[in-house]
Amino acid sequence: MATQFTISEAEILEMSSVLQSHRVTDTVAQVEGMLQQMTDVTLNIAVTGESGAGKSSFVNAFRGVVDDAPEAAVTGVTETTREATAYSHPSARNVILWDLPGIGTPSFQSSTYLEDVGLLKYDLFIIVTSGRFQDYHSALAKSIMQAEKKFYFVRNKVDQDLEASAKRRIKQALADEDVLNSLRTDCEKNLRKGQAEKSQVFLISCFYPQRYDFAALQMTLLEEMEGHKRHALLLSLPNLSTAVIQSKKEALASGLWKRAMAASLSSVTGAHTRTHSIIPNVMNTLKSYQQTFCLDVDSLQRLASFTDISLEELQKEVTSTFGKELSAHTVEGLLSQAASVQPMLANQLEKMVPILGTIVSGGLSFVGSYFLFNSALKDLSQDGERVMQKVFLGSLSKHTD
Ligand SMILES: Nc1nc2c(ncn2[C@@H]2O[C@H](COP(=O)(O)OP(=O)(O)O)[C@@H](O)[C@H]2O)c(=O)[nH]1
Ligand SMILES: [Mg+2]
Repeated sequence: MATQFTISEAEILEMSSVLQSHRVTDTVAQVEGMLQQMTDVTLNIAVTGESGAGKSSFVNAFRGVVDDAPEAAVTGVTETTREATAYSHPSARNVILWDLPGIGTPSFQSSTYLEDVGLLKYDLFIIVTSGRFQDYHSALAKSIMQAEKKFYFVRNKVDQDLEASAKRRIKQALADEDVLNSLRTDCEKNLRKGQAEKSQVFLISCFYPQRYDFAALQMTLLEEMEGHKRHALLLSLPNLSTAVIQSKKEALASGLWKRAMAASLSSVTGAHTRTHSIIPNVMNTLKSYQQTFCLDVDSLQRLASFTDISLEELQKEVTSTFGKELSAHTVEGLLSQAASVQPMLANQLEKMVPILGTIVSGGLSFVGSYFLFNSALKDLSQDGERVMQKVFLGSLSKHTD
């Protein structure tokens, strides 16, 4: 841990303007309420398309689970139901992928498809297609648009297209890029023809989420979303790019003072009166950070199953103390190290943010946990980056070429 750090003026201003009360109980309730609002929100992503296009595979790939995992959506079967099935993201339960019944020429004739699946409850639609563009793709896109919902057009199984094209390369070799471009142009042209042009086309393979447009799709979803839903989506994303890791770090950093305040002040309001311990709170926050950066054992295990890299090898890339299994003892040690760093800063802060001065230890442990969370974000994002590099450099998927 570094020995010097500061809390930015902007944050101090935010704290003092938000926290008007001088009563610790009120402040704790207020801060916990703000944190709760973020976790209360649910993001509902509908995955639709024709039967066999890869909807269930997409639901799994998006959640980073392999098709034969117990929590996976069943793939390779023709669905018979007209009901949507919900699949929560394994480490961000409030992000829900809905595996919708397949559209197809006969069933989509039914003008009630969107009503049947409960159009209004979804925040956005992913239309998954494979093979040739069909009129009902643009018809569906148009209906979604008319209902003033967003949709994203996904052309799946591009690995197959590339493979087929490679086999066809007899006289004139086509570069992969050219094959992909012509697929993209074809989809865009057809969507325009069907007057559903307000859409970008994403070429993906559910077998290789690290390749093609999977990361771009996730970044686009993120860019077009706001507020708490954006936050929920961001925290659920796999680390497919440095940009995602950095965005996670920034998003968590901006809520850091609330976490530190909730941890340090709730220890003096009753929740943990017997021990006056902030350790359980601090530990919970650190564990949630591990999950966000996909470094907890479950996330690493899922990643290992998706790649040819073993759990042990992935764990070797996690070098920081924050990234490892956390015991109360470790957290206690880290906290006391952190608390001793800057009593000066605690004094300053107490003057500027009155609530911290109300309880001296509140001020001190606030600085301690703030410092600790700040260091954790830095270290965990670096660990996340190392794990991502390892995956990119190693074999990219179990479905090897
Ligand atoms: N080559 C290839 N096959 C895929 C891909 N995505 C799905 N599949 C396969 O296509 C079949 C249908 O997929 P599934 O997800 O069950 O489609 P759904 O009916 O739309 O839910 C399964 O055998 C999948 O393994 C992909 O990106 N590439
Ligand atoms: Mg299915």
